Amino acid sequence: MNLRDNFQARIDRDEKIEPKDWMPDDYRKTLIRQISQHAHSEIVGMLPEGNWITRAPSLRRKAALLAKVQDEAGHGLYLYSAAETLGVDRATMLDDLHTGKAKYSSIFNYPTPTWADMGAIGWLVDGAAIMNQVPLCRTSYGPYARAMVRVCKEESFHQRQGFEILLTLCRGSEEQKAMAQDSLNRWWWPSLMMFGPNDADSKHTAQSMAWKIKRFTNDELRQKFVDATVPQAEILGLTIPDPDLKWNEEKGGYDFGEIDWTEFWNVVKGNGPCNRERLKARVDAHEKGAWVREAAMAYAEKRKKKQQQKVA
Ligand code: FAQ
Repeated sequence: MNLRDNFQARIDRDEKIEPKDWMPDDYRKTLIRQISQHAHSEIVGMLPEGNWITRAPSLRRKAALLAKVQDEAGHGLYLYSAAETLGVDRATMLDDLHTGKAKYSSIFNYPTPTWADMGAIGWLVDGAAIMNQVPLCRTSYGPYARAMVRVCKEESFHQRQGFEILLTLCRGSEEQKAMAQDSLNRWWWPSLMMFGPNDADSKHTAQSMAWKIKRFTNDELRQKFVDATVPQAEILGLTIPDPDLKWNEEKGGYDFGEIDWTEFWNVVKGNGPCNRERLKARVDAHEKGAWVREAAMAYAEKRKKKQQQKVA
């Protein structure tokens, strides 16, 4: 059996692939692309919510939001580390993000004008992220699968805190409920877009499924998300902004309207409402943090020299 067939046979037996194992170049490339874009999404994903930390309506809300945003930074770091095991260094990945070469999730290019958006992000965006990432705990590449286990536990907490923010608003004044509805109106369709293009237009899905990098297709996950989320909207007493949304008894799931794919590709290509602002914020933070990286490197060098002197 040649190397490629042997590799596929290992995948078919559900064995995990580890960093030092032989793997086809295109498997490695696909993983670097997906994991690094996932890492970038976590890091850029801190920005829309970070925007509300100083304006959270109570100390309890502020503590929870601060912890959530810190969790997202942690997820980005596990994911960069997982990508590094494939032979790409972090500086290259960051450079690709900062120069616009690498993508990050379209969802983080939308603005957060109201407090209800903190609820909608937790409920819908983390909800969609969980739907996509729980199956990734069984992805074929070991370090990515293991990183996902912890990420998913934390995302579940995020989803609940978002839902609870919206539940509180929905049980509050008319204005608060209207704020929650407006937020759902703005976040619903972008959340469905998080799952990527329809299967027929997804260039990577077939190969990624064969390698068990992806365990479900984009459309399968989107359908699961809609089916899980509609009953939650009913509990909140909110209306999902889709006139075509309808239970389909035969398929045992909801039918829903067509996504605006022109909007999706516009955002992916860098022309969404906040793309430029998000990228600028990341580049500025990276440049302002240069002295921290230099100081950490100098400290590490000094310690290394001291240890070498001790050994000598
Ligand atoms: N946005 O052939 P496919 C989070 C690109 S984490 C931008 O279907 P694939 C946590 C795709 O890259 C959210 N680009 O690609 C959080 C490809 O372009 P390329 C991120 C998108 O990889 C919560 C092209 O379109 N999650 O939210 C998008 O098989 C709250 C063709 O697409 C992950 O990254 C999009 N929505 O499937 C943080 C999960 N969709 O690379 C803060 C892991 C597609 O050839 C607050 N990733 N594209 O230039 C995945 O599961 C997959 O990569 C998909 C895309 C499903 C995203």
